[in-house]
Amino acid sequence: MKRRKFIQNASLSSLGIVAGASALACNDGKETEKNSALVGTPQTSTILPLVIATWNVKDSTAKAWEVLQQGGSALDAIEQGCMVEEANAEGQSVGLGGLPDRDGRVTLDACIMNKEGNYGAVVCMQNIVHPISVARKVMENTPHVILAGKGAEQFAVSEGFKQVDLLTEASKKAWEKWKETSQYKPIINIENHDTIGMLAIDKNGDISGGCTTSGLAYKMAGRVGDSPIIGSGLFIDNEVGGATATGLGEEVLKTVGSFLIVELMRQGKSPQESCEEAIGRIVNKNPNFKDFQVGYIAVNKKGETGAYSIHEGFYTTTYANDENTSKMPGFFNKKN
Ligand code: SD4
Repeated sequence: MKRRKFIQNASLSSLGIVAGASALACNDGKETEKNSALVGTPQTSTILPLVIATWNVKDSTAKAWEVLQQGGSALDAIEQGCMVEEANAEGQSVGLGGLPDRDGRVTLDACIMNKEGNYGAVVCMQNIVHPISVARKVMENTPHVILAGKGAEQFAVSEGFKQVDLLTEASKKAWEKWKETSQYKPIINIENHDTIGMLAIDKNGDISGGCTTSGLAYKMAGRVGDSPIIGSGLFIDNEVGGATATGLGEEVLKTVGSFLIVELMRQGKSPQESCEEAIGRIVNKNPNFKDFQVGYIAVNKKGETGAYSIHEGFYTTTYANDENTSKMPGFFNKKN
């Protein structure tokens, strides 16, 4: 799998699944010029279920959709959808085959959040292919919300998960090449499959979400990003909506981005406006925003979605109305 610069190849485009009538309601009856430029033509969809994910992960959204179609819960859809990419050895940013830290260890971060607002996470866990499932077990079978490192791995084994060497030949080769210079730059290189943040609404209108990643390639040992941290990589409030993130986790953590987006939606902003404001908070604080990427997706209770990133090149995949579509949403930095 070729890695590509996060900041690459783009056109201004949009994310689908904005209910025409509800979208207008969210904008006080007027779709603003700014929004129509970013969102493109609103697609009509008030029909649930719906699943939306970061990046081009059609196999994952298809699995989630299948679960939802069979009447499964949003939580089951999230877990099973994320598992598809975790098991894909070619995706070098999630699960099996993820690029390692600078010492050659693949360490995984994941979290899951359900409609009741319960949350479970594992951070810096090794040797287990499905951190999203371990995160769910943490949520359901322990009195805790986060397990880290060895403890997370031991817990996974006690729950019946198999230990597997996650470093594939391809990822090992990439790491050995990287060691020739050992330069760590906060420029995120991403492949077609990347950190999955996924949000789903089931037929009952209940929302759940998950986020799973091997984190930044060649990170320091022990580094944990935003993905498994509640409010940063993911936040769900079943009364309002959900949001999840991808990109340079340090910047998402510092602005508690997913929580911010959900709170903005609670105050009446659309998912699109909320994602844009969360990106604005990061950009305004960082004169060096040209060097890194962050992308957000969000969904509200009505099934309206939003997505926005700092740079071109971020993709989202939405499965709704029997269509599984990957698109590039709007982005902040129009000139590189
Ligand atoms: C992290 N946010 O560990 C993750 C990495 C990521 O696109 O999403 N990359 O910081």
